[in-house]
Amino acid sequence: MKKVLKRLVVSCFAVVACTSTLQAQNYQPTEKNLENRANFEKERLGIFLHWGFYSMFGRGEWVLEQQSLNKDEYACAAAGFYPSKFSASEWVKAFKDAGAKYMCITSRHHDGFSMFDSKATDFDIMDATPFKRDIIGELSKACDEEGIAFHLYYSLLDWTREDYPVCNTGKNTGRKGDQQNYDSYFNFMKAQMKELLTQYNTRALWFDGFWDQSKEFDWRMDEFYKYIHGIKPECLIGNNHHLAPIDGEDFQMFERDLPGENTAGFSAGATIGKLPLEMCQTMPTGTWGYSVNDMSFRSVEELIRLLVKAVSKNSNLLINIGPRADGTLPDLALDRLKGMGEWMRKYGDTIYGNGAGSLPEQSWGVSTSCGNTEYLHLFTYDNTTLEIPFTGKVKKVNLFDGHQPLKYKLNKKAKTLTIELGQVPSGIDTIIEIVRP
Ligand code: FHN
Repeated sequence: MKKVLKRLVVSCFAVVACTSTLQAQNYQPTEKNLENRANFEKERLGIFLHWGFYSMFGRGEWVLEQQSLNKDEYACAAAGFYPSKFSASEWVKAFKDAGAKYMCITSRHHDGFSMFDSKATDFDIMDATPFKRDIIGELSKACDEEGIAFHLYYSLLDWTREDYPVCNTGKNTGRKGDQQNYDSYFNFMKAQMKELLTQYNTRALWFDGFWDQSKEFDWRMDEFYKYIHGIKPECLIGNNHHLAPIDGEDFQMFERDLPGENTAGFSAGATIGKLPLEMCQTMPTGTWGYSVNDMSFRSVEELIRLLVKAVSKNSNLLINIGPRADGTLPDLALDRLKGMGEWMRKYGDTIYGNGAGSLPEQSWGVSTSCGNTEYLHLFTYDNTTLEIPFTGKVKKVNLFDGHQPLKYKLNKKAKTLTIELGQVPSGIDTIIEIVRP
């Protein structure tokens, strides 16, 4: 009997101890952090940039790994990186004109090269290149000037540092492998976090590479996130680990797929949580970093429809461009940015501050909504009458273009709304506005 009691007390104690640890770990975002999340969620469109000296190879950001290059020989190329045409203000103006409200750039990708002024390493833009201009600093300043929020991508995995514990990738880059030491690497990352949070106006940190380690590996993310929020509590943390959100994170991202989809194979374990959502996709269809032979850029039509679909799933779209080594954006990217901007200037009201409409995806398109207004986005529809499931009252139904009133019939019994479109929809997106009282 005594033994049973003892076991019971021990197990109760274990449950209490475990619960209190969980409670202790339970992250409470600050007011300012929640405000940043709310703004981020309203902005809906961001521009992603994958840029490093790998752009000189013109084979994407994975060239070191995919071509099994020697890390030391590869590093020598940094001495030739001089993006003479780079203008932070020109880039940021182009993003703003495209309708983007924030941007996110790789401060350090998997090759371990820091595009910012880092005292924690010499493998950075200031010490390893003749350019010696703090690219991240210039972009942060330009974003402040243009009123664009600034996010930084940071790779947790590293293909060149000897102290990074090698696991799934980066096995053929010439590392000796005898100095792997996660404590040392973790401290290096912490030192860089301090720099990124104090030197620049960083609203969010976008982590990547978590998936490089086995499930058993302890990244010590809890400690890492606490360290970051300790320095800047309002900084939003997102991690592209392809899983459900981890305690301490402020937004959830989905790679190459809309939330709830998994066509690219990254989102099998990514259950949708309660945090703000963001989908990232490339503008050219292949790599994220600049590629000389990838001219298959998505059309303006495809990009707009993707954005609208993202909003219809309560998600932002972070659309990626790989800048060239000379500091310019590819012509096709500029063309797409211009096209997106033209559309956003006309139809931004159906995107910014909008979320999912009342309908799931339909054969003709999707719906978004903001306050008491619902927007039906018709992508492909070859009829002049549209019937949708609908409950509640209607104040008016308009064609968004020109806010021209449309005839409609509400069937309360059948819970449907029939709209006379007047003509067969054409173009990228015909938008119908339904205003409720
Ligand atoms: O390996 C990276 C890749 O280069 C790119 O940065 C993308 C962006 O989502 N993330 C990784 C792949 O999951």
